[in-house]
Amino acid sequence: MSFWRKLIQKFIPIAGEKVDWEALLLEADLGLPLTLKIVAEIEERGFSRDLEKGQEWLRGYLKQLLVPPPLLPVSEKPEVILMIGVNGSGKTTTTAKLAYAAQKQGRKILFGAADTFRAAAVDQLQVWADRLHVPMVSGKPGADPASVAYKSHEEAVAQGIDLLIVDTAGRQANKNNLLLELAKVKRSLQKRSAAAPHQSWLVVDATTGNNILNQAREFHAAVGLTGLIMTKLDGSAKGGMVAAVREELGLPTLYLGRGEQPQDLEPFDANAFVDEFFDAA
Ligand SMILES: Nc1nc2c(ncn2[C@@H]2O[C@H](COP(=O)(O)OP(=O)(O)O)[C@@H](O)[C@H]2O)c(=O)[nH]1
Ligand SMILES: [Mg+2]
Repeated sequence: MSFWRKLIQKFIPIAGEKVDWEALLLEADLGLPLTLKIVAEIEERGFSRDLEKGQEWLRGYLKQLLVPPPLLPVSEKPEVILMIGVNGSGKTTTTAKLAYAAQKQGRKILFGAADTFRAAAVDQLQVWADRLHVPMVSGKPGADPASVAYKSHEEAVAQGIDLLIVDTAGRQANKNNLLLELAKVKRSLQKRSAAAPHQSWLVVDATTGNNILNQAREFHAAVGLTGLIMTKLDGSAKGGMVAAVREELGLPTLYLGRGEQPQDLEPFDANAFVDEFFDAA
């Protein structure tokens, strides 16, 4: 049963009574600002007591809101993607998934292992690099992530790489340090090419619910993001946060992760996502 259907059963209104849209939408992880906006729209349209009509209007609204802009091809080589997100959100796994998809398009990829905070992080990416036969540039544990990123770009140019994916840490001594570190990584890539990184993608774990909006606000303010990737949608997670983030920050969701294997990544399709949100069996 779709998450939404379960929710409706919980909030099922007695015929003719007002639907508690606010509680319903908050439970669906739409976040407070977007929830209040939708509730106002539903009232204005006279759907306060009509779950069916309100739901159909909301379906159309979300579909329109969530359409991602096209990913334009980058003319310079390498295209650089910077992977950002809290620990455990799925950055490293998604790095591998993106590489797998790009390989299928015949592109040459290089990994920059800029999560130097934990030795195990470099090892984890190395395992993917070996499995996918992707070259990787890394530093010693504790090395400056910005210099690893810089070197990885140098190496990418030397090897004629099409796509450089720079994986970063999600944890630091404190959050402020992490944000400063990420900003520095970005600046070091910009020293190599004014247009790099072409993408700064925030990877979020769908199961962390409402916290995603806070993460997006903070990382976007500190680093400047260009999009979102939501992972772990293979479980029972709701995913409503993609709408909250799009509405407030204008950040599109570009991919969904649905498993731990390289092929478990799909480009975000607003229609399919919203229909699944409401109807999935
Ligand atoms: N079920 C599921 N697990 C995932 C997904 N993406 C990542 N994971 C798992 O989540 C854990 C943390 O992922 P990792 O890539 O190491 O996160 P990072 O700390 O952000 O680099 C690992 O056990 C991954 O296998 C996903 O889409 N679905
Ligand atoms: Mg990692």
